[in-house]
Amino acid sequence: MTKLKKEFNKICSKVRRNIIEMLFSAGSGHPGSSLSTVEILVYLYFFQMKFKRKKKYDKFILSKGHAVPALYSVLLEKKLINRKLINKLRIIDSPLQGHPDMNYLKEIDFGTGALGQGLSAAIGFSIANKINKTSKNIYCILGDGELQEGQVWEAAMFIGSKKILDICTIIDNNKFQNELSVIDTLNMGNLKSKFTSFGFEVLKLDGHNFNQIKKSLNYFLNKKKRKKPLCIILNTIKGKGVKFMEHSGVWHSKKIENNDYLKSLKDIANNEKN
Ligand SMILES: Cc1ncc(C[n+]2csc(CCOP(=O)(O)OP(=O)(O)O)c2C)c(N)n1
Repeated sequence: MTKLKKEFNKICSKVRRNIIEMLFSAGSGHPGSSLSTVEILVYLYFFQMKFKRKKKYDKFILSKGHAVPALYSVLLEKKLINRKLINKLRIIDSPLQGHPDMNYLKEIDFGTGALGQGLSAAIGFSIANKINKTSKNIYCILGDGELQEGQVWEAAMFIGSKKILDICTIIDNNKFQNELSVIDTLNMGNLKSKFTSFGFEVLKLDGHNFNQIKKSLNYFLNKKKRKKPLCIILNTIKGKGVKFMEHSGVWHSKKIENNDYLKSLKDIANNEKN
């Protein structure tokens, strides 16, 4: 294993631990949805996005805003927010609101929570790049269930038609939404062919695999080679990293009780050893 990958795995475990701590302390929130986004968030914040000193230059939108404990947990590990905040999730007027809120936390680029809006905001950042003559990369993570929102496809139509290359559209394809699977709720069919038909180049990969994430995000940066906007579909596991939460909708937003908390931490520690 390369040194970089080792470091990556270590950060992912710490982030998963933070997520469980935060959600246990809050007594509510979305464990399964947060755990499936860990690898992509860690890669983006630790290996991909440009920072100038402690200030992020690139833009990031977590369109599936209910997974924000994962983002806060990454910000904690990146030392961009204070560790003392770990017990302040979902408390009235806390910087760590239950959904990302730029009015409460300056590290948030765009407030989300109402699903379907993030990709449209990404277009706004891309237009700002043109007006301000900047070259910020814009990363937007959407849920697969979220794709049922009509606004997503208006944004996709615009990005495809205008051939916008500075937005990286990332789908956390964990196959669940709420407590049910996406297929049983409203089958989205073939996502790759849908985005392709909207004018995107689509990459499908294992959303928990360091090398595959690295390769696809490096490719995103190679704008001279690319002719089309990029959509990365991450094949992920809802609840990834905590065995009893994996591949299930049950833990979409279930309260973590004391025994679940202890079991989760044990599981994360075991995964770290292997
Ligand atoms: C406009 C809107 N409708 C409904 C909700 C309630 N809601 C929160 S999470 C969720 C399911 C999201 O599923 P998915 O995008 O697949 O994300 P996952 O939790 O599986 O990662 C829904 C419907 C919402 N936040 N916004």
